[in-house]
Amino acid sequence: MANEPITIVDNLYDTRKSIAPGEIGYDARLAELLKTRGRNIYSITHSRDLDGVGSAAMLVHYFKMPVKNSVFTGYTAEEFAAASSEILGMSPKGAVIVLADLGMDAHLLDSIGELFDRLRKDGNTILWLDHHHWLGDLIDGVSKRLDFLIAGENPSYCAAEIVYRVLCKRDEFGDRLAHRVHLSDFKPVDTPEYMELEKIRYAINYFHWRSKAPQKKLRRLADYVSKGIVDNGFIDKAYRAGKKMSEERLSKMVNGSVAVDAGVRIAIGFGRNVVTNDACRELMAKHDADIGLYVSKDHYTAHMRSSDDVDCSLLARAFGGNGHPQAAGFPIDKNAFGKMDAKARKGLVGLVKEKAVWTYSK
Ligand SMILES: [Mn+2]
Repeated sequence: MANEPITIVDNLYDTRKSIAPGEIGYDARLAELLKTRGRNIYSITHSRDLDGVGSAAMLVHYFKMPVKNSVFTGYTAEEFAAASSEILGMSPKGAVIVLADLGMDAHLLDSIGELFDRLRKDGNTILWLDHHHWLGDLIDGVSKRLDFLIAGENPSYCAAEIVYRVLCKRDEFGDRLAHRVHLSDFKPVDTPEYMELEKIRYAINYFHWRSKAPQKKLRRLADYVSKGIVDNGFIDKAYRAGKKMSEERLSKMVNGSVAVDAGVRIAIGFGRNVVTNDACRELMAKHDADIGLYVSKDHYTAHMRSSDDVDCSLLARAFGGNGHPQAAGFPIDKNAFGKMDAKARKGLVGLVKEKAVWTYSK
């Protein structure tokens, strides 16, 4: 996985190449394209973390993208459908539309294809700059329907860094913002610099806990981040409310958690409105586990963190999900697990064990 090449499909120039992750660099032609469209730029980025917000903030800062043109989404079909109708509702024409910090999930292929077809019919140019693992056939499936794609697991750069490196002229502001988002996006370490971002990370989570579509709040955050602000009254208020909510729910979730042994030891907890990093850390600590797996009952998603020697993205992929070696996740079938009652939870734990045995037993 560490040596996976990055794929760049450039339909503007009809080229396709593979490069090493660290070789991603400035593309003057693409930067010029954005400049010539004036402020006619839109973004669709990941709604769950600072990387998606930071990617939008880069476009606001360097290209004066109106912050109202940013759309944030997650990976569920409902979220993506909402994001699609939101951007179509803005009726972009002759614009550049940048997708960032979104991987390609197989179950979204058709709806993404349809969205792209409609956008391109109106003369929009679509750039997708990502840093997640993409399966080869998904690259083929989507790359014909957009203009420029960067795809593949990138251990060197997060999405906001890729947006920055490819499209923006580097300077002190961007280097600092890129570095901050990098810290927040990769395997968390409790350095002072990382902790400085604790508030904004909580704020992003809190906005999701309060609303299924926290677009307005995320836009406001992206606006602040585009000015280099990661802490102010607005962020602090959301952080405090989120922290309180999270701590109560966290202990409840950990108390009801279980562990399974399947070649690796996996601690599993079900809850809602808990910060993923905290949830997985507590689960791993309580059960002395290699993987902490937190199931968000309100979003029907599973989130994992793992120790350095276990690649939890393999298990995510066994469930049709995606991620990085130490941080990954997958969607949970709402129809199959209903209200996540005791019986459904037991069923899901059994399924995790089954797929983990299959994944990790050599
Ligand atoms: Mn990211």
